Amino acid sequence: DDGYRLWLKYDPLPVSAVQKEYTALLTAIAPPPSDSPVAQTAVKELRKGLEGLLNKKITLQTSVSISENGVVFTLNPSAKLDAEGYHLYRKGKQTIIEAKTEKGLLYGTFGLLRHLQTLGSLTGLDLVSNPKIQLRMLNHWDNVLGTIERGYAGSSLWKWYELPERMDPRYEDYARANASIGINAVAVNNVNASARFMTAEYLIKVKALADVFRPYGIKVFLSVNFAAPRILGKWETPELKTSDPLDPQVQQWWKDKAKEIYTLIPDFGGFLVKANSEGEPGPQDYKRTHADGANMLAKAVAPQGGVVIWRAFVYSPNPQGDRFKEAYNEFKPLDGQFDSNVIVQVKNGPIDFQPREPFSPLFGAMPKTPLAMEFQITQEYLGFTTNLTFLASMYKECLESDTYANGKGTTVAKVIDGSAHQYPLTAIAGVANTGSDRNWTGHFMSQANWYSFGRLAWDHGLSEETLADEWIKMTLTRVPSAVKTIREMLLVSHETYVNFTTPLGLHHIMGQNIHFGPEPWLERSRRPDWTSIYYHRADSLGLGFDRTASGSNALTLYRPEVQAQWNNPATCPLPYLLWFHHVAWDTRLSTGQTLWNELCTRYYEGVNGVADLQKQWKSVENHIDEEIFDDVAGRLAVQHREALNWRDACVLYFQTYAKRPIPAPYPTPERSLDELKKLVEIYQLR
Ligand code: BDP
Repeated sequence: DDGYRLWLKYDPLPVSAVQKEYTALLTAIAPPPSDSPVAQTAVKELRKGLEGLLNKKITLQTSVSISENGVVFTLNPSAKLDAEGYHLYRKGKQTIIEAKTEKGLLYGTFGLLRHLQTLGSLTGLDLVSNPKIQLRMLNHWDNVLGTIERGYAGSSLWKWYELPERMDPRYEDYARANASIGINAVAVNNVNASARFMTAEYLIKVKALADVFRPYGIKVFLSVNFAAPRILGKWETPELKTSDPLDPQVQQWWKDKAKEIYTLIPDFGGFLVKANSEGEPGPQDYKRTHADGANMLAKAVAPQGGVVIWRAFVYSPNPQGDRFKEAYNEFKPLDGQFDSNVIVQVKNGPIDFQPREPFSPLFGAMPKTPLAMEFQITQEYLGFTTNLTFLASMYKECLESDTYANGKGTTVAKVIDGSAHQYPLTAIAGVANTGSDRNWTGHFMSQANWYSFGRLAWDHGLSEETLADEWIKMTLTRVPSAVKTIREMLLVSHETYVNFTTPLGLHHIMGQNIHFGPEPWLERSRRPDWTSIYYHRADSLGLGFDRTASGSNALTLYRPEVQAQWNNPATCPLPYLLWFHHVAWDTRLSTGQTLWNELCTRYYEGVNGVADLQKQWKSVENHIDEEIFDDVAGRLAVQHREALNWRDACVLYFQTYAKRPIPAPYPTPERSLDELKKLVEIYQLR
């Protein structure tokens, strides 16, 4: 098995009571109540799934009577469901997929197939499911020439040179996979966007993709380069020399561009924008605000129902104070100033997709502006494609954090699903981990992160245990003991990764160029806040970034209840300790150990954790496809080597400040700090 089929394998179920039940009860499919492309997709997928799982032909009948064991699609506009929700139930001998819309039927189809793939019984089936968030997006950071920013699974899925004449069959397989987990929107290009995507040359390529995605209920978005009018204006007459959002000619340029796009793609989703961030152009180039820029674009797409997703990932080109506070300071004052079709997209944490971050304080601070969540699925800071890191745990930790914005219980999830502040628009985005590798995600186990992101985008109430179980059963094995072992591996993997890289709230101590491996000694970079010492602040006294009143005071960006949890180093949860406090090396932590000893313990136990993952994986060998087994086993071995590098580099480096011995029973690293520096710096060469 080369992993290409993801969680949509549909291999024949082994003979069992439940399989016999399915075979008896699912004999035919009634025609869909509509001939829309999405409804046709639902039928096609259901048939394909059932024929595979049950290993028999399923007839598509012109009708299925109440006395027949068939699947019936029912469109019911007055059902108590959300627009894309579904209800699966049994009526007489029939199995009903009921929804208000064709999209609901498609999601219901995949819901039923998932139920069968995970061996749920049909007897008494009564399953209602509604998406909690409207726009469930993947953001692809794909470039015009086919590379992917921070992509580790090959090159772009989009073969721009071949489009639109040659259509890779993979585009449809990609759309199926997304639809099966509820993803309904994709931004196809990098947020560091080339203006070329706005040209007629590229728009027809994007249209070709949109045509393939549409029958799967997926809308296309484009990332835009804010300076596109100026960049492309060079070839226009009269030449356009500005991208100032308050310039009428610029406004007209975007309106015309939007019309051109909607003529090609009538259901185009809208624009995704990274502006005035990390060197990208934006409204501040013209002394305008983020709201000025976003609203100008919003007006261009409003007539066709488009939205603008404006990213809050900004920090000033002239670093001032604590980077932690910058997005908040830029955006909080703009709350309420955005047009009604603007969504502000906020990364889960205040800095930048670190292995663990506290939730961004913006989630507790923007009641009048719809906020979207941005998670990273691609493992830029989480081990690329050589580390098993199941991210559902990390996503859940953030979504379940309490902002206290409307008092206790105002979780981040309730902010982004709109229930806290009644946002009219809701969205969640994941930076995709897909690429041209045959198994889509490089590390086979990283498929679970794509899967979990989509499922959580649909229903953030799902537990990480459920997500792990579903994915394992659909993808790897249904043997209960093996499912249990692999579930345990997935659930512990994120903490293991944090332990051997950035335990106790350390952050941003990775290699500077490719963000791979440790570089805690990094002292100089183009900006102070791109170094490691800026964040860990190690000195002879202790370790960690003081963000309390005696330090940067960033903690005050949170509600008082959150501050109360985090502002006392004696009670601050250990996972966040060094995010907020500079702690003395000999301070005794709640574990009973000193900071130094606890730090070392975590680094060593992190590496031991990888060895445990290797053993656990070995123990399920008999239940796993050979090709997949070998691939994962190989990557776990690489992960072990990399974990040792992280551990040794970090403990030896921090030891130069702590000046304390590595605690028993842990052995002193065999390599010197200089050897590790050399090794790790060679990793960083381009
Ligand atoms: C950083 C990535 C960079 C992205 C940036 C972003 O290193 O490649 O462009 O995030 O999200 O983490 O815009």
